[in-house]
Amino acid sequence: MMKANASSWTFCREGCTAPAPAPTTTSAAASTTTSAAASTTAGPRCAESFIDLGAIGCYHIHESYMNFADAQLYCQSLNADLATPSSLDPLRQYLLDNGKSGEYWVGLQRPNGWIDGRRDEPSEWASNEPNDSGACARLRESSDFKAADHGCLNSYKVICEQEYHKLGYQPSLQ
Ligand SMILES: [Ca+2]
Repeated sequence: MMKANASSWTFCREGCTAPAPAPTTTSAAASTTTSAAASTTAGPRCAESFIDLGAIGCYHIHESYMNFADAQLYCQSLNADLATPSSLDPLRQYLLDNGKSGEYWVGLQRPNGWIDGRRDEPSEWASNEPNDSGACARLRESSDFKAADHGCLNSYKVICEQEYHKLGYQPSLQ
């Protein structure tokens, strides 16, 4: 079999073209590729300036300082809101892995929890926090970016999150 094919090729000198693959195979492969591409042609999942953190969503790290209300307005100006990660650890890990420093407001308040309605969990707070030092919370580098409460008028850096399924959501500004 191999030998027969090999010897048939020896008849080709110049002007011979390799036999095309069977047409049905080609079009089947092409249409498979096209439909696979079509299902993912939404482009990057996250808007420009947002980082894709997979299952927990798209995040924007803002390195300027402002109070909580201004931080929320800043995020909303990006068609986003203060970060409300469905799981805090992947966000903390990103901050640690990327050498982030200082403190960042996120969408966490007392006593109600995350501003998207999810209750906060004890494991999300730094040790000895919350300690009733304010109604807003920031992630603090000194506690490996676990949360600590503080007055909402303090100025910290900001982490925004864009959640497409929550674009109509308007949390209260307090
Ligand atoms: Ca505190």
